Amino acid sequence: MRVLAINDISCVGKCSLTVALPVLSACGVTCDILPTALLSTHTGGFTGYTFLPLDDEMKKITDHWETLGLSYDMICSGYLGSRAQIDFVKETKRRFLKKDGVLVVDPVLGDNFTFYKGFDKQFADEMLSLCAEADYILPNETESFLLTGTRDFSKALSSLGNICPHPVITGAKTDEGYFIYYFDRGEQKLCIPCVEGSFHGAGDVFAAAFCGCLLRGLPLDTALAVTANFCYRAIVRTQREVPDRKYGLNYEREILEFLQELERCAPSDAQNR
Ligand code: PXL
Repeated sequence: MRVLAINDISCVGKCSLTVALPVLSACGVTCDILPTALLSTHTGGFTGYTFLPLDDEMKKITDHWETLGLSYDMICSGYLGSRAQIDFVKETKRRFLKKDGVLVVDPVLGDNFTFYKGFDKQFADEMLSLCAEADYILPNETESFLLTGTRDFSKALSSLGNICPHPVITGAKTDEGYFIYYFDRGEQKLCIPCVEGSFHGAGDVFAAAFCGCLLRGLPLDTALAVTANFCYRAIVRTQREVPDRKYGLNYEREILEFLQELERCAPSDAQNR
């Protein structure tokens, strides 16, 4: 199985490609990367960070790949810095995704019910047009609101379900606890263990682990449960070990248990080349 991760490289802060690559590789799949930008840190909580968009390089990189005849079982996109990059993901899908390949879009827009720096309503609408080309989308509760305009998770899910077969709203906080709302032959709700508050990079760990689980052949409900358990353990550890949340999740030493759970649930490799 071969996956292409399209995301930025934030050199410090454990998110995007610095999470996607190790987690997907650990899942036992080949992960190629297409970096969208190079930053000294991510933009959430740091000041004075450097930001180098890589649009020109992305074009040259993919033109070279075309000469190699590469194609992917999955493309997963994350942080995109401009409308041009959103269009680039759509084009990359057309050029490199196998016929029965899967596009997973994490519509990175914001947290705590506000946009990340540099994003606005118009950008959210553009992101929505990319979601419409995806097989799975992974908005957090803030992104679900920014994409649909409603804080009602059932309504947001049904609105997103009109454009994408499998919307997955992660970390939806309700009076009865935290849930993942997702669409899989109708609305489904999975109660998940959760820690109050927001943890930087948790969405990126979730997206990478979820993609790994799908690539290893787990059905959607199992992939979500195994991924949610991994994220929960990583968040509990982070709460204990990392005083400053902008440095991301200490997920590394939870990978072993995640993989053990994944292996227990995965069909044999013979069925899953
Ligand atoms: O974790 C999402 C993310 C990814 N990449 C960059 C970010 C953020 C969130 O702040 O700034 C550059």
